[in-house]
Amino acid sequence: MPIKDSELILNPDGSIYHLNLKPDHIAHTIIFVGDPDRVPLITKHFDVIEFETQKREFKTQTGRYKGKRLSVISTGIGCDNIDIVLNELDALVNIDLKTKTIKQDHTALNIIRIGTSGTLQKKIPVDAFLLNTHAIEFSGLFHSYISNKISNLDIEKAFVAHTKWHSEKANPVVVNSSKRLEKQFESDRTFKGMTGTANGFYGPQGRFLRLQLQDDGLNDKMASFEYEGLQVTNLEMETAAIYGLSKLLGHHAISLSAIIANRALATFSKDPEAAMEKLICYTLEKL
Ligand code: R1P
Repeated sequence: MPIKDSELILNPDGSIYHLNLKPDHIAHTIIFVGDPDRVPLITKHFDVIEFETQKREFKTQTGRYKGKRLSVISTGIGCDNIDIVLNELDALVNIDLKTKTIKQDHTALNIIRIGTSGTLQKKIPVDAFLLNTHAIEFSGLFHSYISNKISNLDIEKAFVAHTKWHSEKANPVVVNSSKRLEKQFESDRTFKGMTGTANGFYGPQGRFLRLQLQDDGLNDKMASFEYEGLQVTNLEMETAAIYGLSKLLGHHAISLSAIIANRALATFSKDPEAAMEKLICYTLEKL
């Protein structure tokens, strides 16, 4: 049975609805960034750019870096966008867009996020590189899918108990990076730990401007949480959705962050652009 036109939506030129891409426009190794303006900061290192397009916040450039075919895609901000990007990229490789049927042979993508993030741990300095082995999702995205096989119930239970997580909030879901990509991108330059993937920038990450927070001690409780040596190292807004949806769809994912803020020490990088450029070069060298 073909997938319905209302579920797998194509543009008049046959490209997928939000990303504006056709299957041959993408490489099977894809770098995700949040900001569309960060895409050319990566592809300026390429030997050649062979394709580019943009729709809304989703900008794609595909080319070659030292002969290897790579795509760079901006996802915008947040897990809701990641739901679109991962499902549409998967459709490009694992669904026949002409017949709208699932292909017999599965194609696995390698997804590497290069982002910015704030750390909760005093010991992680600004401008450091952080590699997330785990991510904890707070938005409830995974409750829309059958996701019990990819979650880590013991860590989730311990986290809920430690933080006294409010029962009316979505239950946090802990997901893992790809072990193979973790090995490929780790080094003595990378801190490691679990990111909290928040569903907002201000209240959901404990920032108080004018609105009273439901739990103004939550960041401190997250920072002091520890499960068999695993700590919540940082907060950002995409990684858990990338890890969880990649696992569910059979892809491999890793997330690397340039730490531009230390929330525990209330410090901010003096040169976040330089920190990002260093992380971009580090990531490309490891590819
Ligand atoms: C918030 O300013 C944005 O910055 C971080 C957060 O995850 C969120 O997307 O990541 P990026 O620098 O990759 O966008």
